[in-house]
Amino acid sequence: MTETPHAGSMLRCGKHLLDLTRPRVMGILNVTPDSFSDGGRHQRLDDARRHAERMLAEGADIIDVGGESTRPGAQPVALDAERERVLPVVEMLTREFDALVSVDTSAPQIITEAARAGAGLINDVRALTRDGALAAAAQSALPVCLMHMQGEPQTMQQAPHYAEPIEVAVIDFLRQRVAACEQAGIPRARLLLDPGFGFAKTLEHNLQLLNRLSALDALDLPLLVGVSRKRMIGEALGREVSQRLPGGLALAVMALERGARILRVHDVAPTRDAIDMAWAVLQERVENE
Ligand code: 7PJ
Repeated sequence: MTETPHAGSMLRCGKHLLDLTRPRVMGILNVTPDSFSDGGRHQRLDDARRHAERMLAEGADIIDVGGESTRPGAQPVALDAERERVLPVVEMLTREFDALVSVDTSAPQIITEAARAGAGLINDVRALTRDGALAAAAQSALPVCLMHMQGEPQTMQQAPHYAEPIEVAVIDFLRQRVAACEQAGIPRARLLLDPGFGFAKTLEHNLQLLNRLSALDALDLPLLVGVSRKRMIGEALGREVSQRLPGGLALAVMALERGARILRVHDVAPTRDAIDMAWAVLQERVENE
């Protein structure tokens, strides 16, 4: 099978093909202990089904299933707990909705088992740095989103500091991870990149990174961006989590204009409209220049 080498092309995600010549919405489905009523396995699956069904109806192209909270200060999750939360949901979404499912995980065992359960994409906030993660991802044959972070979620917001401009640090890190992937047998054509907004970054870092997002074009791989409901919106606007949608839409549109092709969000319907509207404007420029 030939694989196309450039950003803005078709990405083979298991049995799904993801066309990245237009913007895509990734809906967030958290199955972490703090995000769902803990009424047992059945209740969890029901909640996940309802939530995913709604996001798909609202135009989500991908459902991102995560069993580990990686929010600032969050505690690590045990492998068994992550497996028990994530795998039944991946299976259910694949079987019942034929959905393109991505799995937000850093654990090699979960990468392997999620691929078997029908996942189409690996989303690792640790960019396959855990022991065995590169090999597991290579073996899965699935595409991988490599995200920039410094340190670990528990401590990453304790005075994050970079010796270089933030976008340079992000590009250097991601370039190294791309090289590590290629050495491990994961071709470039199977990679997506994410600058990791809110991960080991001050408000200033986040604002600079968004302004300079186009610098990541140097890596020539499709960009995924997650800003939905994040603390940077709270800090800039003084808004609680429940009041961050308008700020998040502004950031999503700015990221799109600077090259993002997948937006990872909680609020699918409003994001779909915001980025489809912005995209119509951007396309007019392309067509008439
Ligand atoms: C991101 C993520 C992100 C990618 C989370 C939250 C924190 N994966 N997982 N990019 N954020 N690729 O959603 O607030 O920005 S968890």
